[in-house]
Amino acid sequence: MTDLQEHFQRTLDRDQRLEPRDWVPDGYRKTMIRQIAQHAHSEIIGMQPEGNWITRAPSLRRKAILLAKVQDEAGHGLYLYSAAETLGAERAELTEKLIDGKQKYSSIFNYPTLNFADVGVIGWLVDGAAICNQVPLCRCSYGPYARAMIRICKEESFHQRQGYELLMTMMRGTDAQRRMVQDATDRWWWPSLMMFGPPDGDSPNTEQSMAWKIKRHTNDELRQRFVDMSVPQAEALGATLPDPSLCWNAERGHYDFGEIDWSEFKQVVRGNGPCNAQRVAHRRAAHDNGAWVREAALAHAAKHSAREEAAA
Ligand code: BYC
Repeated sequence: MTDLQEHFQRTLDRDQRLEPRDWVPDGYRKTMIRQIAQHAHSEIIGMQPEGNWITRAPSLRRKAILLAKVQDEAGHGLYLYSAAETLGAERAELTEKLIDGKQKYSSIFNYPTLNFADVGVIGWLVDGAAICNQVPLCRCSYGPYARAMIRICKEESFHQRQGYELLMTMMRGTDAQRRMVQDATDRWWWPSLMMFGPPDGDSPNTEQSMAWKIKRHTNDELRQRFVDMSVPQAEALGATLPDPSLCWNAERGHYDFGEIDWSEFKQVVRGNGPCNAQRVAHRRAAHDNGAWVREAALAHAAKHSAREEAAA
C-alpha cells in the first residue's frame, strides 16, 4: 500500500472526511461524481412537477410557500453541482449528460402532478423519503457532499412539514378535498418506496459504497425506516396507504409491506415513465433558452479580466 492509499484508508477507518485535496482511488471519485450528479439532476428536474402548480396555487400563502420550496430545490442543485466540481467534474458537462439522457435522475420525478393535493403529498412522502435517505449522507466520507447535505436536510424538513400541513388543512376541508388527498396518496406511495433504489440483492453499488462509507445503510434498510415512519403519519392524517399487506410485525419490530412493482421501476429508470420525455425536453429547452445568459456572462468575465490585465 502506498502512503496515499494508506492515508485514504486511515481516513475512512477513523470516520474522518476526505477533502478535495486528498488522494482517492479512481473508483471512489467516479462513484462520488455519479451519485452527486444524479442527486443534483434530481433536484433540478424535481423543480418541474411542483413548479407546474405555482401559477395555480389556491392562495397567496400557498403560492409563497411553493415558490420558496422550488427555489430551495434550485439551490440544492447548485450546491451539489459545486460539490461535484471539487472532484474534477465540469458542471456544463454534467448538464449536457442530463439533457442527452446519459445520466440518471430520481425515478420519482417522472410521475405527473394531477391536482394540488399532489403538492402536499410530494412534501409529505417524497421529501420524507428524501430526508430518510439523506440524513445518513450528512456522515458521508466525502466532506463537501456531507456538508452540503446538512443544509439540504434542514431545508427538506421545512418542505416535508409544509406538505403535511397542506394535507392536514385539506383533510379538515370538504369531502372532495379529502378525496383529492387520498387519490394523491394512492398515486405517490409506491413510487416513493422506489426512490430508495433496487432491493439489496439487486443493487450493484451498495456494497462498495458502504465499504467507502459513502452509503451508511442499504436501500432496503432505509426503505423500511421510511415505511415505519409513514404509517403513523398516514393514520394521524386520516389517509390510507394503498397496500393491503401493510401490518405491524411484532417479531421484527417493523411494518411488513407488499411487493414493489420492480418492472415499473426499471421502465421508469430506462426512460419509459409517464413524464420522462417531457421532463428532459423541458430541461433542454430551458438550457437552450439560457444560452444568451451564459454567453453574456462569459463575455463580461473576459472583458473584466482584460481590463484588470491592462491595469496591472
Ligand atoms: N431512480 O446500486 P444502486 C429530492 C440507479 S432529490 C433512478 O442501489 P446507489 C427532491 C442507481 O443510480 C432525491 N435511478 O445505486 C428534489 C444505479 O444506476 P447507475 C434524489 C435509481 O447509487 C426535489 C442503479 O439504479 N436523492 O430529494 O448505490 C423535490 C443501481 O442502484 C434510483 C438522491 O439522489 C431511483 N430511485 O443507490 C423533492 C440521494 N435508485 O448509476 C425532493 C443520493 C437507484 O449504476 N443518492 N437508481 O447506472 C443515493 O442515496 C443513491 O444514489 C441511491 C441509489 C440510494 C438513490
